[in-house]
Amino acid sequence: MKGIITALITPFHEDGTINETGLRQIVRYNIDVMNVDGLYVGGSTSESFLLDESQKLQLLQIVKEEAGEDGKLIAQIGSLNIEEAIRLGKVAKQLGYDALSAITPYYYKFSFQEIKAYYQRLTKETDYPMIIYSNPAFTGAQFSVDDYRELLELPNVIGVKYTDTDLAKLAKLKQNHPEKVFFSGSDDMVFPFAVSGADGAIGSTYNLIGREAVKLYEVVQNSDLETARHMQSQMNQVIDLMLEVGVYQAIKHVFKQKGIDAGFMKFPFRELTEEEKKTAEKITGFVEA
Ligand code: HMN
Repeated sequence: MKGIITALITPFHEDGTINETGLRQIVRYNIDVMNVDGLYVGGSTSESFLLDESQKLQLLQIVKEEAGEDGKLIAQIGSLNIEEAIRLGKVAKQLGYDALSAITPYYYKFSFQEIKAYYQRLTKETDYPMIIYSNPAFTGAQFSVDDYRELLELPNVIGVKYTDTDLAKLAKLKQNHPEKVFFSGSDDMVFPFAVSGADGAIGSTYNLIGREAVKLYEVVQNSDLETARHMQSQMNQVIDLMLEVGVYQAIKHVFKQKGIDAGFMKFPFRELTEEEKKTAEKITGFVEA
């Protein structure tokens, strides 16, 4: 489990139901055109924390059906409700996903011991490879190197999706646990992460700039660091435009311009204004180049 993994966006109909036709198109685009190594399904980018359980299941089913054996599939099943997370994990395993991933339980300020107990139960009951999803800026859960060690030592835990910017900590983690996988979750930092020991990157912007990220990763493997640094700064110009209007909204708008039915956002996310659409359209030239 390595390389560039797209955090998949979910197209919705205006009434908030999943747009299956659009979703299938986006899965194929990522596999066939972006040529990414896999898909991360049900994360923040999929707007999954706004979905009910039946929609989360529908998402997992449609994506697996469309992707088949093309690329690695990771199912993000984390939920504040542990029973729901276990049910989703069992379904993903049965569907043939390659690994599970779960966001650290959030909102309540859980202690590390409580978070560890959550993963202990989840990994025991799902009994399938698990990638811890750490996103301290969104969840408030910050882990020390020792905390990570305790989590990485749990049976079935194979790695971390590290949506953080502390490169020194990442480098230490990889050094201490060379057999585990670490994915960068900050798309504007793929280059520094790759040289610091990350095994790959999982991110939303790869829906549109996956090809560039795959290439950048190859260039780093070939030790052409000057080219890689240049590629990262090119990518970051696009990422900045996405951040200006909203990453998920920008991706959906550019997809629509390409004739892909990327649908609507899930309420309460709003749609782009006409002005913001113009900003997003500056991305189109780059991704068609
Ligand atoms: C997911 O959970 O769907 C993502 O993989 C999250 C991913 O790390 C993205 N972060 C967030 O959405 C908070 C990044 O790809 C992010 O969109 C990108 O670095 C631009 O800031």
